[in-house]
Amino acid sequence: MIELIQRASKHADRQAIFSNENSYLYKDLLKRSSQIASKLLNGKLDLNGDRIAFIIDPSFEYVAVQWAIWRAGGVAVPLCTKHPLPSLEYVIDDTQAKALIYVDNYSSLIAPLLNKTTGIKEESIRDVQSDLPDVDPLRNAMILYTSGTTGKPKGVVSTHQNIEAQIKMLVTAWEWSPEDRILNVLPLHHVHGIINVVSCAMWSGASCRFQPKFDEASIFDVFKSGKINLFMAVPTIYYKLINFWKAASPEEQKIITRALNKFRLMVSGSAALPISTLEEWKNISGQVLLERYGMTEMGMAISNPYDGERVPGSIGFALQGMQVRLVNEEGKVIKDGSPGEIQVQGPNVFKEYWEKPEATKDSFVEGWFKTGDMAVELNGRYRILGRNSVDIIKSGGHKISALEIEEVIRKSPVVKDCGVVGIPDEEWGEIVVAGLVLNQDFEALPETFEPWLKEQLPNFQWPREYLLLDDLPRNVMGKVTKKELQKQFQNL
Ligand code: MCA
Ligand code: AMP
Repeated sequence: MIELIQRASKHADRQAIFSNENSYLYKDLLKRSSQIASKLLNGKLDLNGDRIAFIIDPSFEYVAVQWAIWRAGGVAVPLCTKHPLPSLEYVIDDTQAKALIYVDNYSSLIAPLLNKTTGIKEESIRDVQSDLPDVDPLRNAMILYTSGTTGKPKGVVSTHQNIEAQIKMLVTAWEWSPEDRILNVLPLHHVHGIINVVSCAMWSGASCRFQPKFDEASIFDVFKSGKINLFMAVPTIYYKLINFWKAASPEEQKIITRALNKFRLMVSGSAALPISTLEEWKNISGQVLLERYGMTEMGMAISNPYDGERVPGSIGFALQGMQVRLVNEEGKVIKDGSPGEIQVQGPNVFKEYWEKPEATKDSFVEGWFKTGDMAVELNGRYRILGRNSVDIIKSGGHKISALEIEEVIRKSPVVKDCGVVGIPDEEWGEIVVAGLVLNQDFEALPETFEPWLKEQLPNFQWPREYLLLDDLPRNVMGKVTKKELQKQFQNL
């Protein structure tokens, strides 16, 4: 049986989740996930790895559906609730999802997909019960989509064993206990929210409170209520919270600060934490943010210590159970403190990219997963230097492929060529910008271009600035020089 779910019966009468003003016990989660699993099985003994997509805001219903898919022997494919139809359709097609579970507020968005997959409305699932299969931990559990430097997003396949290893590592390292109470404000189609927040809480018999929409005032209200002792977020969220605190009255600031002082732990990750954010948050909350480093393909790999010095600008040490090495461009393992690519090995590392054996093979060398992130190491402590590809942008904690956006923009009849890059931004880490070469018929960007593009991409991928160019900057070989394009934007 899946250990995460087995453990829940030990905590049956404890509060597991608080969402939409309701409190749910672990036994409620077990019961509802069993009903949904029975509905999915519909008389079969086992889903045998069928992919089941779902689009549900972070909530009790989300976790019940995720557990149901696992309990029925399926593979959970959580969809991004902010994705427009073309991106959702891509995931449904790529996974050949057998079913799509949705809640009422997504009915019209997903309606066009129901000729490709069977739609199941979560609210319509009644009390059905059947025997559930015994699921081997080596079986596939989840597919999360991630952008890379080539082609369309790839589905990262993790087994139950991978997920358990990811959870156990963090529960141990950050000393989770059943007394913990965490607030989730993150989307649940990424590892950060799914594993670090929700699954670690559920594994520990702790309680998770959901806030479906990011909103600073309500987050501070929850903090002030004293109901939470743990918080995890991306640097952009801390940046937004700091600005909200600064705008509050001195009296309100004191109340918030008193509440934050009582937290057990606050974690930052998914993108580099600016030292200014770390320091400002420390002044406001008395908390030194614990920065850690991870990736969809492996969960977390490197973390500052729970007990011990959290050094600003450093991501800390390899987590227990992880092997980490740095490798230079010649493929030599580095031991002298010079920069190299982070490569990792461990039970938490994903199994494969969904139906992409070549891409899977290319992402490993001698059994080590190549992260594409550059770092330096001193006495076991790592510091990230950035990505080794300019085509990967991190904005608001979202990993974005410049190439994917270019591919969409090039479909516009207005555009002859384009180059997309990320440029540094205090709030978002980076923002997406695009250099455009227009087709001869157009002297300026028609007003219809942006509204059209916004229908194709989720808002975190929208270019925030444009430059109209006669040609993209190129080197002597004619190849677009993205670094030069970045400079052109930064010199504006
Ligand atoms: C939204 N806006 C942006 C961006 N996103 N502007 C510039 N750049 C962006 N990236 C604008 C919108 O257009 C809108 O503008 C306004 O901001 C609010 O948009 P909204 O969608 O409501 O944003 P939000 O809900 O406030 O979201 C901000 C957020 C969100 C909470 C920071 O981006 C977020 O949840 N990020 C976390 C993603 C995450 O979990 N990543 C983990 C993956 P206007 O107001 O003008 O309309 S990495 C991972 O999992 C690995 C394993 C790891 O290491 O953790
Ligand atoms: P994702 O594929 O969305 O899971 O994002 C993983 C990427 O986020 C990593 O490859 C890093 O580039 C970046 N990342 C995660 N944590 C950190 C961190 N603490 N500092 C810098 N970059 C980070």
